[in-house]
Order: sequence, then C-alpha cells, then structure tokens
Amino acid sequence: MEYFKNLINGEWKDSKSGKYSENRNPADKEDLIGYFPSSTPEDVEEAVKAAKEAFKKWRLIPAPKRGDVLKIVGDIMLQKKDEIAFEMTREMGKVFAETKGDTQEGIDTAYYAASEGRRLFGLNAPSELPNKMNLSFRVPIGVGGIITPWNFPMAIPTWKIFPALVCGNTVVFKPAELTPKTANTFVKIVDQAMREVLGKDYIPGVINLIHGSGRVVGECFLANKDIDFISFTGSTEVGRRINEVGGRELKRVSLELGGKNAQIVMDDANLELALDAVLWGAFGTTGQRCTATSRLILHKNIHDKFLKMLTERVSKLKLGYGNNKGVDVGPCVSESQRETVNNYVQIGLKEDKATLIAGGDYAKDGELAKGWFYKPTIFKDVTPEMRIAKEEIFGPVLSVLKCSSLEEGVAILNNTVYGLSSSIFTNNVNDAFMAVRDIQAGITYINGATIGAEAHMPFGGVKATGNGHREGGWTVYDFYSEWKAVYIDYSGKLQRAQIDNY
Ligand code: UN1
Repeated sequence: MEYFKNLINGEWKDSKSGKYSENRNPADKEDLIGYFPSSTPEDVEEAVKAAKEAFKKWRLIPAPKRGDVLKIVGDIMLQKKDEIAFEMTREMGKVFAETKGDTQEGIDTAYYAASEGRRLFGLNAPSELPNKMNLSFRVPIGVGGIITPWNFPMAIPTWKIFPALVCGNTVVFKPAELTPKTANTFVKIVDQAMREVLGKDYIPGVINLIHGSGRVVGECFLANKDIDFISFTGSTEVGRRINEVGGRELKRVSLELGGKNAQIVMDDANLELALDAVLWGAFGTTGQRCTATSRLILHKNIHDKFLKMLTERVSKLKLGYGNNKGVDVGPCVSESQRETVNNYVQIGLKEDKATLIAGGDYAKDGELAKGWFYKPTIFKDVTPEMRIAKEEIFGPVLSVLKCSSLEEGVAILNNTVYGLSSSIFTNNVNDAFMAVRDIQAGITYINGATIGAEAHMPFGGVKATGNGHREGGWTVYDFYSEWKAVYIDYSGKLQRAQIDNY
C-alpha cells in the first residue's frame, strides 16, 4: 500500500508527524486507496518559507512563460484524462462521466490561464499634466494558501491555483482530506510541467502540497504572516472563521461557500426539459455540488403532473460504483456525509412534516451495502420556513415547493441566506427577463439546470455564499493580482498634480 508525501520546495517529503490517514473508496469501504500524511505546523511553515523564497524568482519569470507552464499542464491533463477520472471516481464516488467533466474543467481552466499570460491587460489613462504618462498594470501579491473541497477535486484547485500562478504568485495547497490522491496527481503534473518548461531554471517551491486537516493546516495558513492571501471553497461556517481572522490580519480572502439553489418550473415550460434538468441538477454528483438543485419550485398548474413524471424517472436511477457502466448516481462521499443526509431526511419527516415521495433511506441492497449509498430522495408539500427548504444538505435530497405566479416563485427562490445558482424553465420571454433581473444569485440559468457553469465565466454567489469575489474567467484575475499605478514625467520639470494644472 502506497504512503503518499507532501511536496515542499520541489521535494516529496514525509510529514514530521510520522502520522497518516487512510483514503478509502466510498463505494466500497474495503478498497483502501492509500495513506496520506497528517501534516504539522512545522510542515506548513517549511512550505510557506519555500513559497516565499520561490516568489522572489517566479514573479520575475515573464507572464507568457508562466502561461507556457500551464499550457503544458493542460496538455498532460488531457493526455491522462481517463486515468485521472477513474482514480477520482474511486476516491470521491461521483460517476466516471462526471469525473471526466471535472478533469475537463481543469483542462479548460489551464488553457484559459495559459492564454491570460499573454493578456493580463493593464489600463492607461491620460495625465492631467503635459509631458507626463499614466499607466497601471497588475503585479503579483506573494504567497497564497489554497484550501479546496472534495466535491470537485480537480476543477476547484485549478480555478484557484492557475490564475494565482500565472499572475506570478506562489502557493501552498491544502486539499480536502477526502480527496488527497487527485490533489497528489494534480501537483505532480504541475511540477512536471514546471520542470519541462523552465529546464535548468526550474524554481522549487512555486507550488507546495500539504496534506492534512483544516484544524491544523488551515489554521496555520491563518496564523502565518507570510501567507498574503487565502482562497477557500467550503462551508459557510469555516468561511466566516477565515474571513474574521484573515480580516484582522489584513489577508486578502476569497470565499466560495454554501448554496440552497432552486429551479422554478412555470406552467408554460417544456416539462421534459425541466425534468431532465432537475434530475441532473439534484442527483448528479449525488447532490454534492455547491450548485446542486436542492429546491424545486413548481407552478401550481403543473405541480401534480410534473411530480408524477419526476417520481417515475427517479425510481429508474441506477445507484452503484461510478466506474461501472450504466451507473447514474454514486455514493455519498463518506459515512458522516451520509449521516448528515439521513439526519435531514428525519428532520423533513418529523420536524418539518413534509411528505416523502421518493427515497428517504440508505441504499443497502447487494453490492450497495459496501458503500455510503443513499436513495435519491424527494419531499413534497415543503414550505419556505422548513429546515429542509432553508439549510444546505449536500446530498441527494430535493425539496419541492409550490407557487402560483412568477413573482411568488422568485420570492420563494430568494427566501434563503444563500445566493449561488438558480434556474427557471419558461417559454415566456418576459418572465425569463424578469427572473434574470429579480433573482438574487450569482448564476441564473434560463431553461438550464442549476449545475454546469462554464470555466471561463464568473463563478460565485451573493449573500452568505461568499464575500464578493468570483472564480473562473477574467474576473478571478482581480483577486490574484494587485494594481500598480505608474506616473512617468518627461517634462524635465517637477510638476505637481492638483497644484500645477488647475
Ligand atoms: C461546485 O459545486 O463547487 O457549475 C462547483 C457546476 C460545476 C462546478 C461546481 N461546473 O456545477
């Protein structure tokens, strides 16, 4: 059985703790994948030191050349796409088509970031004085602490690390404890591309990998004065802590947190499309996406008909190990995640008194007994004040609510502390545009599921979903760089702005 290591300063090293944690297949608990280091504060300190040292050189590598590294990263990922996806399914459970999609999102992000090495546009403005020029351009910030979740083990690290690197920063990367193997593969690829592109000028420590817990490694990022920025995707609770401490220490912080995304279906909608969308949005990735559809808001005129269609299709979803052919839904990522799901189902039944129309139990038949499977679950008669309508469950549970107009549907959709993704199915163009205007969310789909954001578009949410930053596309480059303003005076005199001109 393989014992994996951290990458610090270009070297694969054991943790000083000498301790490891197991990584197992959530579809088959007998399948042990490997042991990953439980790192210590000393490991983090060493990695941050290396990143700080590497920053001195990496920031001087021309941005197009930094982009060349990411181009090679994308090429290697493309070449290894199936292998990466297979192993990702094995460690986190979502089906092979989805782990291929996750990898593809990483490849797209690599090529986008590579091309950004030749843009990273600055802005110029005229000077208020004669014979003087004003420029502004982006400069790197320094060392970043990157903390990522287990549900997109490849895509989310790439969203953060590629723009950070192409801007000239260096990073210490702490992946989720449940998906360390994909992180290991990812960092190996980045390091390989660095060595290929930079050759004898290879700089150790541009990317460092530290496995371990949030309590140890994440807290060390917060405490370390040499970590200049932190990018985090995960729970709102942890996000608040990072924002509080980061705020006090004046660290730059980007947060992508929870969601309670809804899909509205109006009575003029194409119901077949809306059905495919909700099945994909609610039960794809076993409901474990930040963008997952966890509320379905049905117009009263189609409510009963749509639910009949939905329950019929849900009963046909095939559960199983995501690397097997024909499987639609994989397991929950872990035993404790499955317990969280089951606790919410009990809340739905007892506390909220909603009506269960599908699932509502562990799936334990035959081979399924080996893993953390849960039946795709649907509650109807859900009202906005119920906990299953308000709280993020992160599992295969869908709460169905009823509305009698567009205004009411949008009001229900907005009745949440979160604001990540949203969707409306309608063939009425006026309703569609009104929904775009009035829905409070970072992402709105018209006639599309709440999941499936594209890598080159701004990704993120409003309200308790984040702190105003976005990932993906051009917007993310504002987080990973500082603006520098430069004034060049070629008048041969000392000109004094605000004094000499008006
Ligand atoms: C997430 O769930 O944290 O938009 C990310 C989507 C994917 C990314 C999801 N492209 O569903």
